[in-house]
Amino acid sequence: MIKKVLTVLFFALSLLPSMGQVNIIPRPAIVEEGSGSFQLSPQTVVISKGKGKGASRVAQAFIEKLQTSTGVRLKSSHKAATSSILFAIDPTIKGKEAYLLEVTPQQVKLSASSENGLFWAYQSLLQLLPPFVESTNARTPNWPLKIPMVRIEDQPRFSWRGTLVDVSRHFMPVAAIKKQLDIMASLKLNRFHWHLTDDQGWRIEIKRYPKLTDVGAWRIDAEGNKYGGFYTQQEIREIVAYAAARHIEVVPELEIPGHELAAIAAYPDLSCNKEEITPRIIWGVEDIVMCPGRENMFNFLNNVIDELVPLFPSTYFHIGGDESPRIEWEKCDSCQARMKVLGLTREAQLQDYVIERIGKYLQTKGKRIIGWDEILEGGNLPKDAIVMSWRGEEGGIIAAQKRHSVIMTPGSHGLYFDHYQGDFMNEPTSIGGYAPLEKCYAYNPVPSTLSTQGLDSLVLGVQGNNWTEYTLGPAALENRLWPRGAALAEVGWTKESNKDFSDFQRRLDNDFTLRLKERHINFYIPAPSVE
Ligand code: TNX
Repeated sequence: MIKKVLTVLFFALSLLPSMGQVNIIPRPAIVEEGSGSFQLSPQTVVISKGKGKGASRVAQAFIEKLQTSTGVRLKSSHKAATSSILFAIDPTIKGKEAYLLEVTPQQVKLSASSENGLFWAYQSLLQLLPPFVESTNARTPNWPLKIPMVRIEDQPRFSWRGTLVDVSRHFMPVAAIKKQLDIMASLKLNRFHWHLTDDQGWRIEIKRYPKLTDVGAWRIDAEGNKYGGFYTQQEIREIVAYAAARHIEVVPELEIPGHELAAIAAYPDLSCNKEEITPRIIWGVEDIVMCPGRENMFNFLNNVIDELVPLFPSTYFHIGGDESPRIEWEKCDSCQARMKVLGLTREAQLQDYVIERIGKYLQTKGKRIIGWDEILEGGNLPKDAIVMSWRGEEGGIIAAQKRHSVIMTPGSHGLYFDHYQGDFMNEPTSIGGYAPLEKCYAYNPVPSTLSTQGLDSLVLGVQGNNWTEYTLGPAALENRLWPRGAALAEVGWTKESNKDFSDFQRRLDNDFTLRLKERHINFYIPAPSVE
C-alpha cells in the first residue's frame, strides 16, 4: 500500500514543473522549465543548419568539448535523427546576441540569428549538463546524460561585458590568460581589456623599439629580485585568436601620456627631462610622464600603434589617459611653447591635444578610442571617444550628458577586483577598498540620473578591473577574479528586474563553483562574517 502511494506521489511530482534545475549564470531572460529530460547518449547526433559555417563551427566546438570530457565523439550530420542536438542559424530571431534554447525529450534545439548568439546558446547548454563537462580529463560518465526539459529565450542587457587584466604590475603567462578567457566565455563576458603597458612594466614586443622589452619589461622588485616578462607578437596573435574563437574581443590599452615610466626607462627621450631611470619599483602615481612638447613622442606613439593595429582586429583602442600629472609640462619649455602656438592656457588642454592627435591617427586606422574618465578634463574630447568611468560614476554621467558613449567600471561600486572581498584579516594584502560579491552583484550600470534623462542607451556596458599591484600571479588573479567575475557577468547580461542575489548564490553553490573546480580555478568565496 505505502509503495503504491509513493509511486503515485512520485508520478504526480514528476508532472509538476521541476524547479531549480536550471543553474545558468548569467540568469537568462526567460526560463520555462518543463518535466522530463532529453537523454544525451553516444548515439545522439549533432546537426547544424543555416547559411554559412557559423552553425557547424559552434556544433564542432560542442562535439569537441564533449569528447574532451567523456572520450566520446558524437556524430555530426545534416539530416534529422531520433535523438539529436540541432544548432541552427535562424535569421528570424531578433537581437545580435540573442538565442533560443529548447529542450524536449526528442531534441535539443539551439537557434540564433548570428554565430555569436548561437555560441552563447551553446554556453547555456553546457550549463544544463553536469559540471564534469568542463573537465579536460576524459572520464566515462553514466550514460545517458540528462538535460532538463526547458525553453530559454535570452539576450544581453549590454553589449560591453568586460574584464580588464593588468599584466604590467604583475605579468601573467599566456596559459593563465587563456584559462581566464575560457571562464569569461562560459559566462558570456565578451571584452578582454588588456592593460599591456604601465610604469612598472612594458609587456608587448615592438620590433622597432627593442628596448621597450629589453629594458621596460624588467624591474627589481621589493625583494631585490629581477622580475618581469612580456608577450611576443606571435603570442599576442595566439591569444587574440583564442579569444575570438570564444567570441571575446581583445581591446589593447596603450597608456598615454602618463603611466609610461617603463617606456621612458627604455627611451629617456620620451620625457620632458629625459630622465635616466628604471621602470617604477613602487606603486602609486608617477610624476614623470611623456612629453608632448616635442614631436618625438608622437612619432614614437604612431610607430608603436603601427605595430599594434595589425595585432588587434577590434575597432576599439584604449589610450589610457588616467592619472597623468602635469607637473613636468608646467616647467617644460617645449610644452609651454606648444601651448602658446596652440593658444592653450591649461596643461589639461595639452592632454586633450595629445588625445586628439593620437585619436585622429587611430581613426585613420579604423579605430575608435576609449579612455579613462580623466580624458574629459580638457573639455574638448573628440565626439566619438568612449569614456570609461572609474572614479565613481560621475565621469560616466558627465560623459553621457555630453553624448559620449560610456562604460561603467566604478571602483566605488564593487567592480575593482583588486579590492578586498571579505574580512581583510583573512585575505592577502590588497590595494585596499572593499568589493564583496554582493556589492558587485548589486551594481546597476545605468545611474538613475541617466535613465531619468533618457540617456540609458549611451551606457555600452560594464567592466570589472583586475589591477595587479598585489596580485602576484595567476593563482592570486583567479582568487580575486572568480566568482566576482560571475557576478559581473550577471550585471552585464541580466536585466535589473531579473537579478536576484540569493538565487545567484544558489546557482553558484550548486553548480558554478563545481565547474570552477573541474577547471582547476583557484576561486575564493569568503566565509560569512560572524558578528
Ligand atoms: C587606479 S583605475 C589606476 C590603476 C591602479 C588602480 C588600483 C585607473 C584608471 N588607474 O593604475 O592600478 O587604481 O586600484
